[in-house]
Amino acid sequence: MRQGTRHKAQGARRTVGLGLVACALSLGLCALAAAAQDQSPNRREFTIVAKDFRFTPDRIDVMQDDLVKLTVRSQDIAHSFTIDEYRIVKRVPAGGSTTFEFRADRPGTFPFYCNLTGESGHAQMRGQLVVRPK
Ligand SMILES: [Cu+2]
Repeated sequence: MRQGTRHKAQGARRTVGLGLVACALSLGLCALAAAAQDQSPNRREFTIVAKDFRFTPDRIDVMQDDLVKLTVRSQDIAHSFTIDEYRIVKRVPAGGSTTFEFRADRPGTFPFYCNLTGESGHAQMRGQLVVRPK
């Protein structure tokens, strides 16, 4: 009877101990994340030209967490620049450009495309954003 009680008590203590370790670990991770945010991000700048239903270049390579400044310029009709996974949808006026910034916080390969439908050629406008993990 007494032994059973002691076992139970030890079990409870072990659980508390594990909880403390988990807390310490997550605090450590928080501290790391805070330290990472203090560092100024890598800034990258690109210009993509939209013309003849093509994006040039059609591939952009960045590192995870880079701050990416992108200018998309049309040399003919209106287009758009869309990356679903980053919730980016930008309209590019005919003969004009649009500039925007985003943080490439998700690693992976993400298609970008023009989502306009007026002419069938827009559907051919495709490229890739490649975000290499840190
Ligand atoms: Cu287009």
